[in-house]
Amino acid sequence: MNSSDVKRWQAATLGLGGNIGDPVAAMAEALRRLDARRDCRVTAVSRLYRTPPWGKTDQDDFYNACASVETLLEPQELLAACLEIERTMKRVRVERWGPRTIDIDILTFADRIIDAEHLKVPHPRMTERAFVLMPLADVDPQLSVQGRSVADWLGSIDQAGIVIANENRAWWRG
Ligand code: PH2
Ligand code: MG
Ligand code: MG
Repeated sequence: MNSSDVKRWQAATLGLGGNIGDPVAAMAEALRRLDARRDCRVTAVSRLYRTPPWGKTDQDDFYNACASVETLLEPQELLAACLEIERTMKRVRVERWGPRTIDIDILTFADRIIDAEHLKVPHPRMTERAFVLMPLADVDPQLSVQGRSVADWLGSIDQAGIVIANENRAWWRG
C-alpha cells in the first residue's frame, strides 16, 4: 500500500475446518489468536457443525465453522496471518482435500474479487459446499456472493448429513 493510503477496517469472512486430532480445540485456538491481534477482530462466529467429508469421502467427518472478522490487513496479509496460525498449530495436511488438523480459508473480503495464484476470493468452491454455507448463514445470511445471498445459495444445495455439534456460539472462547 502507498504511504498516502490510510488503513481502514474491512470486513471479511473465514471458513474453518479440521478432522484430525482435536479440530474443535484447534479452530477455537485459531479464532482466539486472530482476535488477539491488534489488526483483527472476530465480530461473529457460527455454531459448530459436524460435516461428512466432501471431495474425498474415505476420511473422518470434519468439524466446520465460519467467522466474520474486521481487519486492517490487506487480503494477502490476512492469508499470511491465517497460514502462520495453521503452521504454528502444526497443521498436518497429507493430500489435497485429505485429512487436516486445521484449515482456515478466506471466503470473502469486503466486495473484492481476487484471482491470485494462492488466493482466490470469493473462495471458488464455497457456493457448492453446505459445510461452508450453513455456518456462513449463521453469521451473515444476506452476504452477497457472486450476485446471490448466502441464504439463497444454501437453499439450492444438498445439506444431507450435516449436524450441529454445538449450538452455543461462544464455543470458541475457551
Ligand atoms: N475441506 C476440504 C475438503 N473436504 N469436507 C468437509 N466436510 N469439510 C471441510 O472443511 C473440507 C472437506 C478441503 O479444504
Ligand atoms: Mg479448505
Ligand atoms: Mg485452506
